[in-house]
Amino acid sequence: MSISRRELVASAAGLLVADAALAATGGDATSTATAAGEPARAPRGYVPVRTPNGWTLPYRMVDGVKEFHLVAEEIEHEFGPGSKAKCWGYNGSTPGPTIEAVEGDRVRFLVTNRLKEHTTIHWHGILLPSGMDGVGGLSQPQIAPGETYAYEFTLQQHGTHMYHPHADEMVQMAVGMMGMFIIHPKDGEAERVDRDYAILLHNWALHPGTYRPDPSVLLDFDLWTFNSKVFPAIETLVARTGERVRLRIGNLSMWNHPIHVHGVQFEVTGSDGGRWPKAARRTEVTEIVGVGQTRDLEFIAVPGDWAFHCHMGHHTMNAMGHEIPNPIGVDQGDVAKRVRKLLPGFMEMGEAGMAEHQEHTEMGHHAGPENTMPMMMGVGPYGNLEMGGMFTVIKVRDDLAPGDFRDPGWFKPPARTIASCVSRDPEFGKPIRRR
Ligand SMILES: [Cu+2]
Repeated sequence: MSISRRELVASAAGLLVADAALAATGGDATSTATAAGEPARAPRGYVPVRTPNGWTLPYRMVDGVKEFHLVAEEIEHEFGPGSKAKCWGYNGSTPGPTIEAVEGDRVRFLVTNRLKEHTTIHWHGILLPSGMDGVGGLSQPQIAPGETYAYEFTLQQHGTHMYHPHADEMVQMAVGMMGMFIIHPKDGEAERVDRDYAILLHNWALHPGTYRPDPSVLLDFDLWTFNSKVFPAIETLVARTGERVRLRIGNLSMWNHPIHVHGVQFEVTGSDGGRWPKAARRTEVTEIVGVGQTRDLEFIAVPGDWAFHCHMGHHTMNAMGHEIPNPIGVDQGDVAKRVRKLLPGFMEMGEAGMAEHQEHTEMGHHAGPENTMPMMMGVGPYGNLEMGGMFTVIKVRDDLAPGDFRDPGWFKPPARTIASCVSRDPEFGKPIRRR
């Protein structure tokens, strides 16, 4: 979680992708970056969205139309260290690249199918002619393997949207086919947004020891992801103190997710329905992003390292066993000794709680099945974070340059602003307790 070379490279690549997208407009760039990397806003311009662990698809201007080319294909995807799978996605990634355009744009999508079965793309929540809606069999013929289809329409709205197949949908979404589709308002933002993040929620049944997500699972998923990554592989989000941050969150998983941000009260400012009028906004600290919905959360950044996660306890864990006996409070000493005679290396766990799981796995006491990450991971400045899945950190600093997305390392709290130990005696003090 400190700055690594990989993160530096990834950060630089993110900026380059944004630049490439702008360069690809052939002089139609409505937003640009200054030499210092500061995003500037021109009339009709926008600050480019950043997709943590992901990227934005460059387009070409062809006769006044923004032309994007999506390729549906099988990919090798890494969810986090020690967990890879054969997934399906677009242009080499899951989620597919983020589509970014402006209200009023004429857009064309070339969709090439390199899968072994047919597919389509549905532009989720986008207002368009019925024949462009991408429902295989209903609005168009299926796109057969090897074929390329063209979709073309004019964007009549703005907001946070998504795209996904509407063909063999249960399978194709379960194995990773999805992406974000951001449309900026044509008149710009009423309030400038300094850092605009796009995050797509998903769940995966990648059973321990296997390499292909299982599409037939209804409830017991193994991995819970932001942009198809689990903590601690999810990029840190960064902002400078006082900046306006927007988290655009879409959900194409099979569960609703109560998304929680520490340190601030955010405003829910938009959804698939576009930017909400001021009177419709709500102040919250947790917002449920339902299946098939998107939500925009905005706040003014305050300094610190702040957790940002789904509030479902199992959704901030990696692959874990289900339906195991509950060991909490059970004296396992004698049983463990006897089991060890049959299973050398067996280690009892969970008598006092499950926090020891991360220590055990880090010491190598639990080897675990192949291609499977531990349930709890991540190390912070004060010890194990004991998290996984839909969790990452928002790091806000006073001295960040605008547009600098590199991980600034851990927060150093000012004196007297950190919780500290005052006694190691369990009988300490005279706490009032209910009898
Ligand atoms: Cu969740």
